[in-house]
Amino acid sequence: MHGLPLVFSLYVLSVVTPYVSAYTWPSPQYDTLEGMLYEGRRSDGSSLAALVHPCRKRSGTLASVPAEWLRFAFHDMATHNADDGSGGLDGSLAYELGRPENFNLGLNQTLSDFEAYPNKYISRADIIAIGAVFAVSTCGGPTIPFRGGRIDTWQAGGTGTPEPQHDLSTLTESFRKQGFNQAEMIKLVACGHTMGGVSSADFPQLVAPDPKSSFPVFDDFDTTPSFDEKVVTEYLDGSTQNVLVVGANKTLVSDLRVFQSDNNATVQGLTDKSVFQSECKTMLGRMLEVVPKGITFTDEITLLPAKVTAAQLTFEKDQMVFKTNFRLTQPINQTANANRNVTLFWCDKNGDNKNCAGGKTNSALPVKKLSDDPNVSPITLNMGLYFINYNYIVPIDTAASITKFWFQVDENDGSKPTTYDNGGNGYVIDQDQVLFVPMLSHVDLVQNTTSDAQTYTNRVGDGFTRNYKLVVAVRDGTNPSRVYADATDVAIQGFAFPLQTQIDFTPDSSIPSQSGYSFYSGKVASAGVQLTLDVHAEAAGQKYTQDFMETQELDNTPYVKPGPVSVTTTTKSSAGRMAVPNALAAAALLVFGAAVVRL
Ligand code: HEM
Ligand SMILES: *[C@@H]1O[C@H](CO)[C@@H](O)[C@H](O)[C@H]1NC(C)=O
Ligand SMILES: *[C@@H]1O[C@H](CO)[C@@H](O)[C@H](O)[C@H]1NC(C)=O
Ligand SMILES: *[C@@H]1O[C@H](CO)[C@@H](O)[C@H](O)[C@H]1NC(C)=O
Ligand SMILES: *[C@@H]1O[C@H](CO)[C@@H](O)[C@H](O)[C@H]1NC(C)=O
Ligand SMILES: *[C@@H]1O[C@H](CO)[C@@H](O)[C@H](O)[C@H]1NC(C)=O
Ligand SMILES: CC(=O)N[C@H]1CO[C@H](CO)[C@@H](O)[C@@H]1O
Repeated sequence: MHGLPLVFSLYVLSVVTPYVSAYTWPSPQYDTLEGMLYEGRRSDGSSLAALVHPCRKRSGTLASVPAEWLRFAFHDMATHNADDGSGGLDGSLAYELGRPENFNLGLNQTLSDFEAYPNKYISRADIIAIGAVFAVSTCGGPTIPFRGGRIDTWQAGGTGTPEPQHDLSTLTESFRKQGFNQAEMIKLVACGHTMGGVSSADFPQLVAPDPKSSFPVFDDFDTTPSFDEKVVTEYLDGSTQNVLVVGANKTLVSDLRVFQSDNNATVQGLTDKSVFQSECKTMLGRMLEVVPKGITFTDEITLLPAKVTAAQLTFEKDQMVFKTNFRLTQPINQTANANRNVTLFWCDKNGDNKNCAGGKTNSALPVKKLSDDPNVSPITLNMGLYFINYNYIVPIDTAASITKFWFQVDENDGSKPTTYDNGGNGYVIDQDQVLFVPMLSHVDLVQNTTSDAQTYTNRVGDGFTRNYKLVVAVRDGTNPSRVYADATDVAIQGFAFPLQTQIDFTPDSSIPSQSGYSFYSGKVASAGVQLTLDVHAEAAGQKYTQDFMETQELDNTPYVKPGPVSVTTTTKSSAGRMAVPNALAAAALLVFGAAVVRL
């Protein structure tokens, strides 16, 4: 496959360099983390990145959102104790905001920014880390490599976060416990104190409030809002206005105490723009990986140049449908070829043409094509890329059903089409015994009047209780002994304890059975905004599962009619193997498919 350099340069491979090690679909945790990092949003479109990007001030105020988010990650991490492995980036800060060391409105606002985004596959601590990665990137800083897998705690942890009145030995000891030596402490403080500043609301003894304004005054650490070396160069050339250096109360000038603790040697090494960026990339990357002992990180989450971002077999308006979305990557300022054909192919699961063995392949074109704004995530923007989504809804005959699918991209410009088939196996639909049916499910919102009355700008969490009535379809003949779902909702206002419960589903005679399926329903209530379900049917020692079904769009998704289906007949020799319209292309594409996934 390395004999095909032309193919490599023709496609996204020349643009996107990361080595996607052994990725196969589905990898739900990887897929979910990748989506949050590179699309900046939940799958229903609710955008985390838009709260901070582009290098935003909190609306109507002088407060820097990225500065608040970076500081939040530091304060969550700072209670790590290297001596016993406790603490670190684990979300415990949510329960420590009343402490003097964390007294700051920005931290409270940040908690509120984050609460709608964690779910079964993205911990709150991973959201805090992604928030810091966005914050640095959107203000011109480096792209900090991100790995997921942090595990949340749901209670307060130890103390020990540095405060400006601490003497040098207290500060040095605090950083030692976090896992950093003196030089690393200096670098971390410089990398942290290049955005934002000190607020009159929290330190009136350092920053005088403006009596004419209802918002706090901020004395910024340096003269630019961006992530740059100015904090260091202005300190060294004596022009700095950083009150943690030049403040009148010498007890509180912790930046001066830290920066000159080695006679300025470390800060003198940070004055070069590119050195500052690369040192901060390393140090902040390490900071985000300070976690309680026993945590295994995922691989580094790199961008998937071609990704199946959704795939669901379900019922809509008395019809079984398969819905999927295929996401391709495009360099910014380069429009995708308008003649490009992106075709979905799939094989039957049952009958004469099982697994395309009868030589017949089903195919369909997208019902919708959607180009994303490059601003969806500062990370993707900084890579010079944006996404194009090809959206498919196809009718499925329940007798034939569907076993696997794949995509072919034909530029219609004389070049050979490219097949994306998950490394040769296709994208497999592993069961059709139990299927979540969003179109028959509902949610009622009930205002929670006891919800705390604090209002923040950027608020996403909302103080409603959601009462769900959920419906699943069970294939006749399954004869389940139990139909149930594991329900999870981590996205709860105030980072309250997550909902983790089981819902039992019972046959629902109000929904007529059809096409070989019967319907079951169940109920659950959640105070969160991101309920997900792992739907199960247990039958004769077998357990069928549809993992991570999302509910945010219940009652909200307009019905879209399935698109037309074509059936192509393949020659016997290639059938079942690749099942593309002709055998020659099939042989070539098999090689392409493997090459594309391995990069
Ligand atoms: C010696 C250690 C540190 C001390 C004593 C310290 C102290 C402070 C103080 C007093 C403020 C002003 C807060 C307010 O007005 O409420 C502040 C702000 C900030 N700190 Fe630190 N800090 C330290 C290290 C760090 C580190 C390591 C980072 C991140 C890597 C960091 C990130 C920030 C950021 C981004 C802000 C600005 C927040 C905003 O504008 O809302 N700090 N820090
Ligand atoms: C932040 O939230 C904590 C816990 O609810 C509260 O004690 C504290 O007063 C709040 N801080 C600010 C500045 O609003
Ligand atoms: C470190 O640099 C600052 C700013 O130039 C200066 O005021 C201070 O005296 C220096 N300290 C040492 C120990 O060199
Ligand atoms: C300086 O700040 C410290 C800590 O907040 C405080 O205890 C002290 O009284 C202040 N000193 C002066 C002279 O204001
Ligand atoms: C895209 O084009 C705009 C306007 O011509 C330009 O400002 C921007 O830098 C370009 N971006 C890239 C990634 O080439
Ligand atoms: C309503 O909100 C309060 C405070 O946030 C919370 O403790 C309580 O559990 C909520 N009640 C319901 C029914 O969600
Ligand atoms: C953009 C696009 O989808 N173009 C063509 C793809 O292929 C079919 C035929 O299979 C054409 O009808 C489309 O116009």
